[in-house]
Amino acid sequence: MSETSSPTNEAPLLDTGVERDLQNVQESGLLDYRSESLPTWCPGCGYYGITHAMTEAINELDIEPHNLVFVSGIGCAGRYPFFMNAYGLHAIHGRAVPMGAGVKIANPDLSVIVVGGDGDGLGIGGGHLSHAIRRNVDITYILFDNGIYGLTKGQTSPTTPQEQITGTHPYGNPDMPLDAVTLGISYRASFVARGYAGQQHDLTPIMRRAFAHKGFSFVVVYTPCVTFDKVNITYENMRGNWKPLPDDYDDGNILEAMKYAMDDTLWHGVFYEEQRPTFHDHERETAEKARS
Ligand SMILES: Cc1ncc(C[n+]2csc(CCOP(=O)(O)OP(=O)(O)O)c2C)c(N)n1
Ligand code: SF4
Repeated sequence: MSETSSPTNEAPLLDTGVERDLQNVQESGLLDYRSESLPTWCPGCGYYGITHAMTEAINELDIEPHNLVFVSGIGCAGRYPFFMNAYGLHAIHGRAVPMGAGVKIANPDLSVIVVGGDGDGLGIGGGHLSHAIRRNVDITYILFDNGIYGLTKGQTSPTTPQEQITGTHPYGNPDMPLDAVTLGISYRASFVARGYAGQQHDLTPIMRRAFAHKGFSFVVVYTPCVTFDKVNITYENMRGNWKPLPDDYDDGNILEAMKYAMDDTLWHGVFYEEQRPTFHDHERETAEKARS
């Protein structure tokens, strides 16, 4: 090979676009919200997709890390606050929602986002959801619904379908599963949405609306546990059975919300939103009454 035809050091042999992607990410501001701890979730876990959508939404709304608190319960989802650059509270099992409500009540200026798994939120913590919802505390609760206990290695959770074989039910789960979206609507959360970890471009706008909502916003995200669930919420099963709510869908109609939530098709989007006084509005009103 002559000297003139040899490759130079400056020109990359193969342009994979990795450097460009890295530069785009660095310029986007997304990394401002990520801590130095790299996530310890299994490769392929849906939680990476949820994290990306949440981070994009927070970045777009320009919520600064010092005004942001993540509160979690116990489970793989419970590790979330460690991976984010914000205030964080890794609470006890099933108590993420009341702890998040407590943080908001103590300092209403903070944006509070509670995260947790279906076991944490609907099993051991199931009794707390209804009360935070009816008080309309101004926090967002993202339920990472993988239909299984992930951290403890694949036991039946409250959202595991009937007949599914799990670590605790080797002959199949006999119990009817709960559906978090219909629960949220029937408790009348002032914001209820459903998203999917594998559909990030749809998940980010849902998150953005949830974080901007005044009152309790409840987002249920279906997310594959690639390690312990090979039959239910898998990337393969979700493909094709997942549709955005129709363009003319009325998210202020609670009966429509329930109808779509109970449908066999997995609709995603914001099912219901209403504006009503929050916990803090009532607090202020009570204080004024007491003063006068
Ligand atoms: C009081 C109490 N009971 C049980 C456990 C064991 N435990 C830890 S995480 C978990 C369930 C996790 O499942 P889920 O909430 O769905 O979250 P995931 O791990 O799937 O993200 C259980 C039963 C515990 N830590 N504390
Ligand atoms: S066990 Fe399941 S939920 Fe937990 S990190 Fe692994 S894939 Fe995700």
